[in-house]
Amino acid sequence: MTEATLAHQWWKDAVFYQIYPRSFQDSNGDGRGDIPGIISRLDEIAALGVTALWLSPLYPSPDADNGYDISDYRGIDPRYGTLEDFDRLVAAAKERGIRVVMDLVINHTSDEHPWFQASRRREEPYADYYIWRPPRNLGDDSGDREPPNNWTGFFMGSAWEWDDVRQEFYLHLFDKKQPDLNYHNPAVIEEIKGILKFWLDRGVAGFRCDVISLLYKSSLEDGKPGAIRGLEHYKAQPGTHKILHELRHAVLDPYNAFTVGETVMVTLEEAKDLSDPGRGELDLVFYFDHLEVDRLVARYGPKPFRADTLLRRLTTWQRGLDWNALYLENHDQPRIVSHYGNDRHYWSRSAQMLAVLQLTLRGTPFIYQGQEIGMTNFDFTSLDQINDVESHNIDRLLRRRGVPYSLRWYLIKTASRDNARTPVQWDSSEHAGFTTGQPWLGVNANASWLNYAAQDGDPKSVLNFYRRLIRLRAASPTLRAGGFEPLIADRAVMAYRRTPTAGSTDPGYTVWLNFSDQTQRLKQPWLTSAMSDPEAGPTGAGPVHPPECVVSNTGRRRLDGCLLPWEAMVIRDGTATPWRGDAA
Ligand code: ISL
Repeated sequence: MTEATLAHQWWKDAVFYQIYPRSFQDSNGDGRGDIPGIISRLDEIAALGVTALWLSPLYPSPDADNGYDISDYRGIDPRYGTLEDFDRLVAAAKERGIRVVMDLVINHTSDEHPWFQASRRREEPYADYYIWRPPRNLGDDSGDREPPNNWTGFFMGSAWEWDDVRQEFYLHLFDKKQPDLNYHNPAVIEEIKGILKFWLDRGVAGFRCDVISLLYKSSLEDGKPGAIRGLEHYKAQPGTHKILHELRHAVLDPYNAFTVGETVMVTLEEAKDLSDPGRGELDLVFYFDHLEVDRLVARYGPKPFRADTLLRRLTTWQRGLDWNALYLENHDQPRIVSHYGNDRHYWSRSAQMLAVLQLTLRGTPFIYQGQEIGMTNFDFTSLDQINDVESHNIDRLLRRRGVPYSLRWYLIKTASRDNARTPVQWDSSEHAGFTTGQPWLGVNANASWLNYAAQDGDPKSVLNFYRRLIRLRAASPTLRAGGFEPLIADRAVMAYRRTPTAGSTDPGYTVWLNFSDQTQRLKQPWLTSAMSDPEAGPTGAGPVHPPECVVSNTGRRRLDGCLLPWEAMVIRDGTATPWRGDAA
């Protein structure tokens, strides 16, 4: 592997921290987070031990989808600050050894982008920047215009919107204020190259690429029946692979830029192609299977959770890809301690158990703002408190279908993306230290006790557990890059092994996790097969230090045949050299 490639792969040793700027830290009292607010919290971020930031969109936007509808790709929304503020942030992060990665949203723009405004007026060269089509029922005199095909969007309803100015429909896979760009048009791809260079020249280290596997629509034929009709005509199409390779070759590689793709509904085979180093497209992909174990469709329709199902899905991806993007939360997903943990009776212990899951897998961890202190889902009691356009679109659709409010609210409450978007809880002051103004979204009442300040100095806190775990991982080639072997699992318990990297003195580790409120007895065969044999030792030579527990969220240091509720234990194999790290 060339020096450049090795240097390029800094992200294999990184721990990312995702910031949703709107909810992170407000500095001027307008009730929204901003860049000076982020800069004011860089020491807290650095204290966590993370080495890279992913910033959700900061570009000018009318906020139909909270910034994922961009109206100027080369600017900073004045409510977040200025380009100079951004440059200060990149420099201040660099001083702390932290790289900055931007969110790249190029499948669609805002309908208020000048490109779209010109395109709807058929002004060149923009007339063909978007996907416009006449109604399907040209001859019909009913006056009802029929969209060009039967596609539905990710925010429900038709994927087409009629435009009176152009007198045609335009495609939008997301909200109607997010028109899809036309990637059959080479001029669009050239525009994207310019945008990438603009930010790379300002020192960003790469991009998180929003719904990047949807760019190229191979056909506009009707879609097959399904949750998202039409998906088969644009998900991970050959045209998209071609575009990604062109962007990598023409712009990203010369800057050694990192890319992680958000690839909705991606299959393992698609992900292998998208992130295969030999194909020169993306470095990593975010998949979703592991977060939908207890859901019927995507994040919707809760069903019983099973640890064995989760382990099976994680194994598929841990073994299927050379390297995984490891995440349990982001700005779209429910808070993991509320989702897979027990945020009422075992809040701290289950939050720590889930931290062990994320930080003992093979790949690059992405920690979402507030996850490190165990923030929970929102405490909203009605739809009126919800901001998320996806939630409101789905509610409107369900209402039209006669679904009663109580069921609508239940479905939306458990899946709404606002669960992850309430302001970060910094302390117990009004609005949790997030703002001195009126916060744009409700602050969870549990901020009175669940906040950064209350945990910073507490060695038993979720925050300090994350800090120790990140340090442990940084010191362990096995935990970062070793092999992954599933061991055992049932409805509540899972165990897996991490096997040593070639030539490393760091031995193997066995991870035991209990995802339930009950003490779980470990079946004898599990214990003997899973525990490393202290007599054998890694090489059979010299005195052997017995296996030792290097991580425990209960204070217990021996696996005695059972796992307490929500207990996590990481057992390091017996070794010829004593463990000198600091246990978590
Ligand atoms: O989370 C999801 C799948 O379960 C979807 O709600 C989500 O919209 C999809 O993954 C795409 O997300 C990305 O693109 C959207 C934006 O609303 C999301 O915030 C972003 O993460 C459109 O840009």
